[in-house]
Amino acid sequence: MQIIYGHIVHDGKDIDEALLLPFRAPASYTREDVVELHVHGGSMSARSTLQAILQQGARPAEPGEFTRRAFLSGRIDLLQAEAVMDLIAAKSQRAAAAAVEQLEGHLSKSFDEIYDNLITVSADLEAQLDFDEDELPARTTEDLLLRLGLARKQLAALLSTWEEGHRLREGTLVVLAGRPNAGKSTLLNLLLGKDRAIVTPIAGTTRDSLEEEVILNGFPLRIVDTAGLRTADCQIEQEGIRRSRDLMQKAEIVIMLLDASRPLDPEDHELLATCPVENTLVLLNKTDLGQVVTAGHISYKHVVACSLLQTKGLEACKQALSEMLHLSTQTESHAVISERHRGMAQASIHAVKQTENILRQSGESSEMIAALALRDGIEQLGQITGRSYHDNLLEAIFSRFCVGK
Ligand SMILES: Nc1nc2c(ncn2[C@@H]2O[C@H](COP(=O)(O)OP(=O)(O)OP(=O)(O)O)[C@@H](O)[C@H]2O)c(=O)[nH]1
Ligand SMILES: [Mg+2]
Repeated sequence: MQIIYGHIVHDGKDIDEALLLPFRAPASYTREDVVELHVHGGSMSARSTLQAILQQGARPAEPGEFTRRAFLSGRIDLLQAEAVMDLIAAKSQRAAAAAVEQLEGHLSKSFDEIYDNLITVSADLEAQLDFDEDELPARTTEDLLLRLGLARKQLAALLSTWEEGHRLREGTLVVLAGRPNAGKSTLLNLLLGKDRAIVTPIAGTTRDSLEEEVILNGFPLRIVDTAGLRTADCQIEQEGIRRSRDLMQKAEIVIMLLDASRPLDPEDHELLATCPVENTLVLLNKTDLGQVVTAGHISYKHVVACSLLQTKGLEACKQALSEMLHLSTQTESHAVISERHRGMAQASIHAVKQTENILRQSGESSEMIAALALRDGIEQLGQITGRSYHDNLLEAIFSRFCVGK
């Protein structure tokens, strides 16, 4: 590898001194000849250099064009190309580690193995079409079913990584809700480890919703503090409450804070009735003032008593959240599938299942129909790694990249 030192000169003007790094094909990101220019930081020098190059006939790269070219030249597959974007967008170290695993081709290897196995099943199945029933070895269909079943199970195992992938890539929306003064903003500040939201003893302090990101076990959580729920006269507060309710609908987890130092009143019960049992974590707060309400008073699965003022129960609250969201605590990283892969893996599983059913029925020309169903499953699988693709698929993937990647 060579680094060349020199000056960028355009129209007789010395624009900057620079370093030039030539990458000779195929030893470059895209496998083409590539040069990298390193100029001084600050926008003026870079902009003038870019203008000079564009005037010489170059054009700016489209979003994701470099990675797209790397894919089209066969240097990386689609899963690895997507991992580049995941790595850039990673919100936590765990998310970055999962992206690196994918970039290194671990996920590709798993999908490729299943793909290759299904291709051989397909070839064997199509070979059967040329034989008469009685010429075939008796075990053939049984053997095909065995191999199809195995591929289906391997796909299902990959599919099960989706939830973790979703939580790593998109983050999880957690909404803090409750009556005014329940301690929502206190909790947000504690989770963040800084004084982000205003906390006062005045009921109705928070009016606008406030979103912040917190990392729990390496998973990003989008925590939203909301306006306390009550019947309000003030128009600003009413709008805040409308937003709180809206956010509670969208939340994957609602943390409902109650003041446990006084008995629950009808308004508390009314509020609790709007929270589904499965995704609500009830915090019985202010136990330092004496705990009147206990888990036995409410019919919720996830209940934690705490005194946020004394930061008591905070760990138990995090633990409960982590369990509710199935956030794995295991430390070694592994690649996880995305929403796009999930749809295709599901379609592929469906096609394999159909193939198995048709083979089991062994009716007239069942091999032919089974072979067609399997071909469909293989096609879906091929789109995950990019062994088969169409332009729309590439467009959808690479248009989400930023320029220069
Ligand atoms: N004694 C006691 N006071 C608490 C506890 N948690 C919060 N507080 C106090 O309760 C008051 C209200 O707390 P906030 O965190 O502002 O409550 P909020 O739910 O955000 O209230 P609104 O924004 O008005 O909806 C503040 O004076 C807090 O210091 C607790 O565990 N024990
Ligand atoms: Mg508040």
